[in-house]
Amino acid sequence: MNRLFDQHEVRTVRSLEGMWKFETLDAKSDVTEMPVPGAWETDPQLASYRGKAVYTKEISAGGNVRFVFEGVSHTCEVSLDGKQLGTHYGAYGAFDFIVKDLPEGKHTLAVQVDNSFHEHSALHISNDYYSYGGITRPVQAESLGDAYIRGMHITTVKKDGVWQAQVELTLVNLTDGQQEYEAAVSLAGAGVSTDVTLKPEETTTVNLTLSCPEAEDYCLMGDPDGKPALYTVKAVLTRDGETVDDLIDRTGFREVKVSGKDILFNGKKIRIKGFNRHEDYAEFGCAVPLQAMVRDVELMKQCGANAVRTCHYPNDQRFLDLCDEAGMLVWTEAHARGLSEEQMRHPDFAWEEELTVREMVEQDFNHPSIFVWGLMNECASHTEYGASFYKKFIDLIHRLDSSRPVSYASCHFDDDLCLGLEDIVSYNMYPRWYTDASVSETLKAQKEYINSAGGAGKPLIITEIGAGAVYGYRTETEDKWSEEYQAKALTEQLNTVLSDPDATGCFIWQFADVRIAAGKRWFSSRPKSQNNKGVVDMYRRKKLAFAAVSEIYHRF
Ligand code: ADA
Repeated sequence: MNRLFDQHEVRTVRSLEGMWKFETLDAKSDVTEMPVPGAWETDPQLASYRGKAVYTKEISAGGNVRFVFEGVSHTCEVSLDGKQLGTHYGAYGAFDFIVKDLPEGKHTLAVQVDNSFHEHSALHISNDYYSYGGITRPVQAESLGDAYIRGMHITTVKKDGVWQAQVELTLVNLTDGQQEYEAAVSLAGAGVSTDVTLKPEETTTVNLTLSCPEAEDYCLMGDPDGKPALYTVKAVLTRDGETVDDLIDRTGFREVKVSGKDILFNGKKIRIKGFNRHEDYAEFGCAVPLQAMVRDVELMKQCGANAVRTCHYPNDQRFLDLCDEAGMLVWTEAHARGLSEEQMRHPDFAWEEELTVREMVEQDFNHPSIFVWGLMNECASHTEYGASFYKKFIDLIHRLDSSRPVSYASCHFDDDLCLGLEDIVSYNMYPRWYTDASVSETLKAQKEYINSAGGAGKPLIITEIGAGAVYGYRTETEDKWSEEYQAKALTEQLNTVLSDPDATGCFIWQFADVRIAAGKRWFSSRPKSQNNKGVVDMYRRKKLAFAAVSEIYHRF
């Protein structure tokens, strides 16, 4: 993966970033080359292209090669020298293909990408954000030996005042013979190892526990008692004294617990002063370069925020690395936004949603800043059919990671069936924008309903609150869509939510304006075909609300 640190000292990893050959299949264009990573919409000829395109790249490789794609938006078929390696659905999940015993020499890697809302696409539909096209996140070719470390999950637990790290390694034997190895993990001055037999062509899981008396707590941004201390975790696989593979990650020592209506991070009650952030920039679409991610984190910090929600899908690993370094709380989320029961009855919904949930947990597991797993924003949690999927996927996440709470953002204000299933109750609400009711009346009514519907005694997060403003539209009459109105609405919204003792805080909808899908559903409520509720616009120019939010977030 492309991270802010090296993940391998032993395994050879080659980045396949750069210019790839390119051809559109569903419309003519003169575009013959495309940068990877990148969204093809950044090319003026393809600014609104929705369809298929083929990317090809000649590479030199041989032996056992693992091709790692961190995100292709959103449906793809990958082939090598004309032979299909496999397919993948979903823009925000990392996936890989392994080719064994590839003859040394030149080979052609081809990726056919489709961003159309095709009949098998249940999650990528015309929506209130844009489904861009292309190989939008980094790609690598890794050279593997006979066996490799496929994954590593680290869970930190404090026992009798001393930190322990429980490490689960996933090891894969690529040969057809049984192999004997030693697997070792080191972290925070501690180390542990074990002998392991890897059966032919099988995946084996190994669990190791390290006691780490030297480890310091991972502290959140602004905590006077410490820093967001990050530690390097190194796993190595050794055979006959020779190190054959490695995997390096980072972790921080922390526990997240729900205690009554509080969320405790290393024993301290958190208050969320957050932003929802889509991966979207005027110049880059969803393929946000590192320097722009850094700018977003800096702007959020400047505004006094301590939390970000990766609405409505898992984000680029480098953004999560930046959050880890900043000690900024993260709500990560499995992809799905606003699906009705009818849309959840799509024949491909169940497997596509399960895939995005599994990929989220797999790729995001070790980030210490992630305090909650989110899923299925504003889907049909108010019908029996929809609720069966909330149950299924909440249970699945609990099984995959028992160390973090699970929640979903609801908009079913008086008929939600799933509040009893989640660990934290979360609501999206827009008083003073979609309704004229005051924020305090809205919150009061919502709390009463939650208490009667299975959510009593649980923490409450307002996962969305906000108002729209078109950048530069200023008026003394505080009309809706003006910067003045947005600043005023957010002032009432934030002051009310943050002073409510029953709420753990809120995520403003949203950090920056985003492009939305064209189509008649949105045109009348989305000026400029954008969701304009950002406190900065798509170029990160600050609206009046930025200063208003900053004053409040710094005060609370
Ligand atoms: C919803 C949804 C967001 C966005 C927002 C809005 O709550 O979760 O994706 O569409 O409303 O702007 O109305």
